[in-house]
Amino acid sequence: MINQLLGADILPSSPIPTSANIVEIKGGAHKQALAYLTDGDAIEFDLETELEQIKNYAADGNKVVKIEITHPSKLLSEHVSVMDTPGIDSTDDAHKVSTESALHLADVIFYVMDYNHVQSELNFSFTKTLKDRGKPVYLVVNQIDKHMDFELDFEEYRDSVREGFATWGIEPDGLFFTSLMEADHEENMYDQLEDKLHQLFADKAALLSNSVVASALYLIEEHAKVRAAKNAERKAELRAVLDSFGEDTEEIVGQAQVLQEEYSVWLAAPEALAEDLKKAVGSLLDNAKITPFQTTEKAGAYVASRRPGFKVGFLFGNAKKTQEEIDNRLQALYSDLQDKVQTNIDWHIRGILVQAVERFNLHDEAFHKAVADTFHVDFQPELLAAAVKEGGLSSDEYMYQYAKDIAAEIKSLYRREAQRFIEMGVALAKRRAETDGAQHRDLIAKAEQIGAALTEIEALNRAEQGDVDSLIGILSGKGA
Ligand SMILES: Nc1nc2c(ncn2[C@@H]2O[C@H](COP(=O)(O)OP(=O)(O)OP(=O)(O)O)[C@@H](O)[C@H]2O)c(=O)[nH]1
Ligand SMILES: [Mg+2]
Repeated sequence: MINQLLGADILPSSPIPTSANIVEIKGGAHKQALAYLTDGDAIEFDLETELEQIKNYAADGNKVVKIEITHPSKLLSEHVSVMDTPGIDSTDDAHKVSTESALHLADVIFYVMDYNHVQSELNFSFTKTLKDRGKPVYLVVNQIDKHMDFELDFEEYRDSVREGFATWGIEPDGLFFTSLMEADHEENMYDQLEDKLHQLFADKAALLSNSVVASALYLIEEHAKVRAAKNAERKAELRAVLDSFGEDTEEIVGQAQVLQEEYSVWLAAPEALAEDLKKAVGSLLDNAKITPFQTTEKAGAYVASRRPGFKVGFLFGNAKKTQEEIDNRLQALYSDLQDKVQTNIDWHIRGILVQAVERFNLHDEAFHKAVADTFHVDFQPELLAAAVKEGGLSSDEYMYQYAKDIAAEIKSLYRREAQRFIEMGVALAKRRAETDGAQHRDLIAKAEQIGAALTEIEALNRAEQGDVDSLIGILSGKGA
């Protein structure tokens, strides 16, 4: 058909599939033929004498990528060319690539079909993809001389072809029924086809910008598809992760946010509890008055009894009675102190320990019981006796220092005992975060997985869209 349109027998024609690569034919006075080879070379042919070789090359898709022919023609000018492509029914992938690249370059597409094979699935699906490129597509049904009128009225045939394409949602820009063998066939639209070409070539300026943009957009779309296909596997994996949580992923994320707050309180509890308790116990002990005036007096009496030369009994004293007196004074101080310590420290510390644990929502019977039954500071009269510093005894003021010393010693015993319970409370808080937090941790971990999957899908989508946006930006002159 191209040969006939050109009015020159340039392209090979044969009942068996022939065209194996792109042949581009330009108009021009100077005859010239160039074959671009797959190895990168180009060979020039003499169109007058080597036409047969050119035809052979055109039929050889393995060696040749493209053939460029310049030939004088009534149809083409220097600025118009036609490209012949291999048939799309070719099973050769190299042919498909050639056809594909020609379609990118073409401004108008004429798709020529064989009368006998018009309504084939391949024709429908391929013409549909042609239309998707946003370029004018004309359909040509050739070889209508094969039509047998006694089988079917031609008009009916024509309508059935139109309907066939319409059913596929394909609206061609034109549909021509032609015959090359029977030029005077009464249904032959060859002349209209030729007219159409002349008209298109004359108005080619109108086609160009549309076709460039359409081709570029098409390529961007194709690129986006490839890009998306590359990401599709990863996205499917991520969606599978999301699906594995059921349909309520949003709910999981929402719940996890709430639980996270509760859980972080629990996590911080051990340290906060220890600090709280240390402060409360410290302040209680610093402020507790366990040696008020009467107690200090008893301390004074005791340290006085410890002075060398202290004697009880007539004249030289009685050693036994003296010792008894010392013991009595010590005992008096001891029981007074025990009383003071009990009411001013012991009772309060137990309260502080139990209250703090409650305040941190860590209620625990065992802890309560431990405080009630085992919180115990055991100080004996010996502690008081041992605290006396011989060097101070001579001074009347010493009793005050002594009272301070024993108070400090007793308080440090309490500090140590309280510390044991603070550690118990901390262990309790840690245990609680560990056990009660199990569900929290589970849900939070799930939410984190969901979040990570969503973020990654989002990032993949953004990258895909970003690609398309920057390419469209280039196309519209806004740069990347
Ligand atoms: N009956 C009939 N045969 C035709 C007509 N036009 C072309 N043919 C024949 O159809 C066969 C295929 O023609 P080609 O020109 O090779 O067709 P093509 O589309 O270039 O084929 P490929 O290059 O193989 O893709 C040849 O044998 C032609 O002689 C026609 O109008 N009627
Ligand atoms: Mg051909």
